[in-house]
Amino acid sequence: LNASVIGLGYIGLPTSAVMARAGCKVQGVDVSQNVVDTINRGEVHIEEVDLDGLVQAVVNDGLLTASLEVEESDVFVIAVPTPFSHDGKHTPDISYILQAAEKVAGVLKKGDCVILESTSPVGTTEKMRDVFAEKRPDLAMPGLCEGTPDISIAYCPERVLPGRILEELIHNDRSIGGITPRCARKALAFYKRFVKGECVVTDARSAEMTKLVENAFRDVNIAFANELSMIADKQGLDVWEVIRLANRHPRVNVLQPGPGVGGHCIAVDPWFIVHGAPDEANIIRQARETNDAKMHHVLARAKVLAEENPDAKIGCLGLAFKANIDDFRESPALEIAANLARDYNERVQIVEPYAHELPDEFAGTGAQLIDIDEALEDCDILLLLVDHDVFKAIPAEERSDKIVYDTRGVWS
Ligand code: SAJ
Repeated sequence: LNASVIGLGYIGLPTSAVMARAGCKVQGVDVSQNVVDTINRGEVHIEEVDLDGLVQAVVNDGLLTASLEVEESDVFVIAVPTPFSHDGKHTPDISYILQAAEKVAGVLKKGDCVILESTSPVGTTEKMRDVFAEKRPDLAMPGLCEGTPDISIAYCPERVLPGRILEELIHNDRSIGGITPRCARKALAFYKRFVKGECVVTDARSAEMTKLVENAFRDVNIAFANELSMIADKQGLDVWEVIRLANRHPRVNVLQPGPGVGGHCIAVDPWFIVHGAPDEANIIRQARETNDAKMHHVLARAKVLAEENPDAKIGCLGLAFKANIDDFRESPALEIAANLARDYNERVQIVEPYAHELPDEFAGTGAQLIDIDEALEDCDILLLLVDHDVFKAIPAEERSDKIVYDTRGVWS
């Protein structure tokens, strides 16, 4: 079976490699010449556990090749980004999907199956189908024709956790949403080649909403924890103690407060629901706003500590969007640290074991990247922003003479 994967990022590349390992001949397509060249050398441009070895193996075996142009195939998997606008309206931008669809349309033939994996607002798979219908009037499209359509179209989102992608791609259950039941059956047969989790068949619109709901659910629950932490700060309570006790209830499971929500999924996807139903999606919108507000709350409290201790050096521990990864995208930790560096310059020191140099946000600030031992030596204030294992392991006596603001509750 020949498969083509359009978009070789955090989802597309691991998916291509896993499909190739399962015996498909995979053509990976990306708009970046650098990405294409890197993969064709058997190397990877993203960090993910065990991905480098797997890509090297399937490229060496001739099962995965990368290119800039889409060629003929049997199955097309589209895994391109879906950002949103930053004009305050959070409008989802599906233009990368529609551009990918135009390229695929040019090589489609009878019997092919097209699968969208990108996180998408409800109705996007049908819009993709409409691009095919417009470009290829010679092919009968599912949902638009009488009788058996010439191609199958489905929406099949992933739900993998960064750091566990290769494992979760295989073992997680998956929603398989066909434009018609026949489309779903075609997509199901494809995923059965490499997915060991259960593949649950549904329609495309339900599958689109399911993906958004999963991440909105997590965002709402984190917002609940973050709201509690701000209430606790006001009332002089230890939020971690309260959550620990509340979670003793057999039906209560409060998540962990932090400096806000980062990454490119949970802080983005809920807006797609809000955009689609602005009058109804009140809790979901409020959760997004609460999680963003938590970042400003932490920043304001850190500034109070800095002002109260004018000679103190401030050590910011962590920039990543969550523990034990090197991904700084949409990271509240990075935004807080960069803001402090802009205000307090060389008083601010950064510890981030997953960074080789400070990101551009720190340009011209005088902040320095140091290691944890230097921070424990030099800094008077420790602002813990990420619960990396190396920070968790610092014993109480090594920080007993410090002013500590622990936004993750790992030292309390
Ligand atoms: N966070 C907290 N408190 C918590 C849990 C998380 O503050 O109790 C913060 C993290 O620090 C981080 C953010 O939330 O800044 C998101 O981290 P995460 O581990 O919850 O999720 P992601 O973004 O790495 O991956 C999510 C996952 N979705 C769900 O758990 C519902 C993953 O399964 C999805 O595949 C992924 O989004 C995606 O690609 O959509």
